[in-house]
Order: sequence, then structure tokens, then C-alpha cells
Amino acid sequence: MKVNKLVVLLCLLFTAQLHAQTPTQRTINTFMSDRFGMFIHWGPVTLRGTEIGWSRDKEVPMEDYDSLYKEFNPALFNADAWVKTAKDAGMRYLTITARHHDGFCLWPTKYTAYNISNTPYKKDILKALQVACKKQGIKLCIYYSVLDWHHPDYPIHSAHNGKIDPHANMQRYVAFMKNQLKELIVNYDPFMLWFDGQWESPWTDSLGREIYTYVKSIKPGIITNNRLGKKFAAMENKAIDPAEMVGDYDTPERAVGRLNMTMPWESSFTICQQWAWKPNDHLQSLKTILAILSKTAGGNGNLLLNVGPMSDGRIEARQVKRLQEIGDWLKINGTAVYNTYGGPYEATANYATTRKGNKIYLHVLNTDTAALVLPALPGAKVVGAHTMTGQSVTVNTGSEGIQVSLPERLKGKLQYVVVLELDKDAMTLPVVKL
Ligand code: JFZ
Repeated sequence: MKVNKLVVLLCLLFTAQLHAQTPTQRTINTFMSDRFGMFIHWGPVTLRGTEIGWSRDKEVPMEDYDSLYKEFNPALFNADAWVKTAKDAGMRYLTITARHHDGFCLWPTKYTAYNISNTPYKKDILKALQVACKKQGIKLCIYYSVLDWHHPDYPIHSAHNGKIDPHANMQRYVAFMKNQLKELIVNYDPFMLWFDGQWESPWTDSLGREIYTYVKSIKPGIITNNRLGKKFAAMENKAIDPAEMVGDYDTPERAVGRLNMTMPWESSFTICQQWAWKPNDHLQSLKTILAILSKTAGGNGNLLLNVGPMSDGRIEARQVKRLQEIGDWLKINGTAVYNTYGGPYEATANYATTRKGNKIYLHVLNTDTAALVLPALPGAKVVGAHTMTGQSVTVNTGSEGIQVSLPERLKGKLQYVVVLELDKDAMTLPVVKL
């Protein structure tokens, strides 16, 4: 009897060990169940309203751009207000450009004078955000550009002139990066690091791996995106081999990632068109953004939606309003987004699906049609269907598939979600490619 108990105990311990997650896996799972975050591109360039980093040495002459910090005084910056805006939008994390390609630092770093403490504003933006995020239960994540066109040791000094500076020194530059990253991790305790700007020739995958190992040595549970290495989905939304990437998740850009049940990804999109604030920038419609959100969750990925605050520190009222509308939609439909998995169907222009337990959440993107027909689910039956607000929905399963009749009163309305109740766990279903 005693021996038996011991065997059982050892077996249990052994299985627990087998299923034990590393701190990285735990963090990435938490991150992916959050599904929706706010990207913030901000800096002195907002005084001009041109694009951050890229307009330097183009629309804005280099010297002029590099002097803007002397006028940067976002007196109306209110970290609590930004974080509340993110929270009201249903976002669960916030990723801020602590240092973009132009090299300006939003925190009082010891390692370059080109930072917020030398502006008329003086105060530490990151600290204020860290405090506000903690108070409101939002995860603080930090964007940090690998390239820095302003730094004398980074060999390329302009997006528009690829000449290599012989006096630059990558070894010193990497040491500088490490100092700053340590400062950021120790002082602001970010949940995730979002690297970028790794595509230029001075950067290599091997340097990316060195930085990855370094940040993990400071905070083992931290996660990073995959822009530490050359392989990433990018604007072409390329399928990449997870074994070849440096970092924990893939980063398609201005494109919804492909349905992938094994490799985590996060798509970044802008609420307007420019990353940094621009006067009268085109604001995307609620319909467009919600469809992106549903297709992203439907692909088993996250959405990082970018907002560009103005030079006075405020987020434009019309952007705040759009974000609030997204939050209102999520108040009703959030259970079909947060903590769900993508699939089983690949998204189409008409619908996207997410799943959890015995449910498939059918996100109806085209509300003009009378019915949606989904391919059959071999081995599973739909035993009931209703909207998120409990109105019953008629489903007929026949030879042509699963026909979901859409309620007449929702015709032409904003996208909504129909819950399909199954006779089994939806996670046991294979992915249906369309
Ligand atoms: C990069 C930045 O240059 C840009 O300013 C912004 O911060 C964005 C989130 O990331 O932009 C990119 C990066 C990669 C590609 C395109 C734009 N790409 O490879 O397709």
C-alpha cells in the first residue's frame, strides 16, 4: 500500500514536471490571452506632425529635427488619462516608444543627454506611465529601437543616407544598448520588450541573440517580440520558421497574421495612418478596426493598435472617442476575444471564429447577408446557437455545411458575435483552412 502511494506520488510529480512551463512560456501565454494592447509612438517630432524617425533628414532637416527636443514641453501629458483611455478601449497592455529610430529617450537615461530631462518638460514620462499602469492594472511594455540614427556609435546616421561611418563602433554601441536596457528593466519593470529597426546591415542575428540572452539574464520572465533577428513576417506577412527567429513571438505589420495555433504573433496597426501624430490624419472607421480585431483573435494572435499623442501630451479627442467605441463593443463581446483561441476556421471577409470550451464564437463581419454557411465540422455537432445578448439563432446542418441564419434585426448593423454551442470541446477540432 505504502509503496503504491509512493509510486502514484512520483508519477504525479513526474507529470507535473513534464507539463511545467518555463517563466517565458507562462508570460507568453498570459500575453496572448490579453489579445489587445495600445501602441504609442511619441516624441519631440510631434511638434512638426511628420513621421517619427523617418522624416528626419527628409521633410525635416536633420539639425532641425535633432533640436526639436529643446522645445518639447507636453504640459498636458497625463499618464492616468492615457492609461484610462487604453483601459476603456478594452486594451490590456500598453507599448510605448521609449526610444525610436531618432534616438530620443522618453526617460532620464544616464547613457545619453538626448533625453526627456533635457527638455523644458524635464519629467520622466516612463515613470509616470509605469505608476499609472500599475494603478489601473495595465501591463507596461517598452518599445526600444535596435537602430539609432542619432547615436555616433551606430554606423548609419540617416534613413536616407546609408553611408557607413568609419568612426562608429558597434561594440561600444551594443554596450550602450545593454546599459539602457538594464536601466529600463530595473527601473520600469516592463512586461515585454518590443524591438524594432533590426533590418539594417550593422545588425546581425547573433547580436540579436546576445541582446535576448542579456535581457533574460536581468529578468527571466520577460518576453520580447522577434525584431531582434532578421526573420519576421513584416508587411508581406511572410510565413517564417519559428526556429529561425530571435524572440518570443512574430510581428506582422499592418497585416493580420495567419491562423497559427503554435506560434504566437501580434499584428500592429495604426488608428490613423501615421505612427506619430499628424494633423488631420485619416482616422480609421470603427467597422474597419473591429474587423481587424476579430480577424486577429480569429487567427490566434494579438492586436497592437497604435495611437499617436499630440505634442501637448494629449491624445486627440476623436481618437479617444474611437477607442471608447471599441471598448463599448468589447464590453458586450469581450468573452469572444480575451482568453480565447483562434479558429477553428480561417477568417474570411464575412466572418472570423474564436473558440473556448464547448463554444465557437462566430464574429459576423458581414451583417448584410441573410445567412453564413460554414464548412462542416467532422466529429462535432452544433447543439445550440445564440447572440452574445442571448437572442436565439437558427442553425441548420446539412450536406452543404453549417448554415447560420442571421437575425433580421441585426441586418446592416455593426459586427456582432453568434455563439455556437458544440457537443464537444472546440479545442479538439482541427483547423479548417478555407
Ligand atoms: C517600424 C518602424 O520603422 C516604424 O516607425 C514603426 O515603429 C513600426 C511599428 O515599425 O516599421 C516597419 C518595420 C518593418 C517593416 C515595415 C515597417 N517591414 O519589414 O515591413
